[in-house]
Amino acid sequence: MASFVDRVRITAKAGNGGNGCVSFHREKFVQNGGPDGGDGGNGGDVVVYADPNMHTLLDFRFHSKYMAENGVDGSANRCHGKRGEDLIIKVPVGTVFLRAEDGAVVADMSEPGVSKVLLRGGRGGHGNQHFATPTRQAPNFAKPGIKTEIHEFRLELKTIADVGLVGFPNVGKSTILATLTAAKPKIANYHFTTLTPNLGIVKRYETDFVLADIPGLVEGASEGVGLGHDFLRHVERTRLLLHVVDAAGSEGRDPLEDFRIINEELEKYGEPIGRPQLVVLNKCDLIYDSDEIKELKKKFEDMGYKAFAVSAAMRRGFDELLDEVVRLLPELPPPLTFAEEEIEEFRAVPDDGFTIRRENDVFFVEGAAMQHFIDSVNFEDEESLNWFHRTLRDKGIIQALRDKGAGEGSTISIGDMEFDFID
Ligand SMILES: Nc1nc2c(ncn2[C@@H]2O[C@H](COP(=O)(O)OP(=O)(O)OP(=O)(O)O)[C@@H](O)[C@H]2O)c(=O)[nH]1
Ligand SMILES: [Mg+2]
Repeated sequence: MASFVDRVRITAKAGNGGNGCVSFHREKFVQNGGPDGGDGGNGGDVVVYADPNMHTLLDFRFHSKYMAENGVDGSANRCHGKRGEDLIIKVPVGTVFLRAEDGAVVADMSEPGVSKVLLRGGRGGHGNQHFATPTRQAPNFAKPGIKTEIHEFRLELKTIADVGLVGFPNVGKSTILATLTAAKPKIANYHFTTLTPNLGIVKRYETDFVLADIPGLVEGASEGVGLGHDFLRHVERTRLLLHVVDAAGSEGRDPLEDFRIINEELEKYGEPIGRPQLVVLNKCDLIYDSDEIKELKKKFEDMGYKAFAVSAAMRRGFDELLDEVVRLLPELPPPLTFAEEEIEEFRAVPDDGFTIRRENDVFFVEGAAMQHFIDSVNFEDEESLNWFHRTLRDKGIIQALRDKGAGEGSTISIGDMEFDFID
């Protein structure tokens, strides 16, 4: 079953921000040129795209590491570094990205042609030209670019369709898809011919709808028998089920019993209550006694289901079924989509403390959460400034700076801000 791939793991990393540059303007006969170090470019984003032409996650088996380009460092002459190229990951429509650590959904690619930023590139650092002040005309420092981290994701393909064909293997689901749409699924007289869902578009008068042929389910599917979970996942995001049974019982099976078993599995898997099902009695061409068909139909109707006698092989009996589908669809809710975790929250950096690096008389307080910390302060606002000072003290940053030798007049740099140290 090597060809069946709808669950993979990948790692992805956005580009690092390029570093800002320290440089001073040089020209013949001009003494002490001003700072002219350019900014680093931003790192490229990792973008995901729902590609209507893709149908499996197979490619990810062979390629599982995705990295966007880093931003280029700034250079002299106010030359800004080039922004890193975005990296685009193409996936089939219906692919869900889950964060590997906790399974939170970070992107549900449920709409064809839509792209989303999965990981934002690191910001480029400012060059030293930004740090000139009336009292500091020759800043000999610049900002490093923000370095990004590698993230691990799980990708799951959960097919999205208006209508799903479910049933035991070999009952004729793929044949029905082939009869009703232009799709050309593999059809054969053995079980598990279909291993990955096939989609087709059914046109009926003014209505178009997407029909999915879902691999055959068996007893125990909800516990994983016969790739049960992998297949049941594709039932989740359909709006209406066509439950196909072999009415002729051609493999010695009982259509009523099969119907009961599949519904039990759907329910155990967590079938949303109230999703309508129409029963498709297939292979009626093999039944010679038409009373037998009527009787079977009645049995399903007594259980509260509408049943339609068809023959996919002879392309017969589908008008009534399609009319009922087209009548029901407008009343049904859209397919299930998943709430996506706040992308900002997802990108928020963990507070892993800080380190202090000294360069001449400038003290850099560095740590993954420092820029975030600085961004939270409104420097025009006294309240906010008080909070900032308190937090510096509570985090132990002030004491650590003193220990490193910072004193009156030293310059302290945190994130993209800097301050004079006042003891
Ligand atoms: N006589 C008859 N045979 C049919 C009919 N529909 C399908 N078949 C045959 O039944 C066999 C199985 O058909 P498929 O469409 O591959 O069945 P499936 O439900 O997709 O099977 P899986 O993909 O294994 O789950 C094939 O040999 C078909 O030709 C029908 O209406 N009448
Ligand atoms: Mg099939």
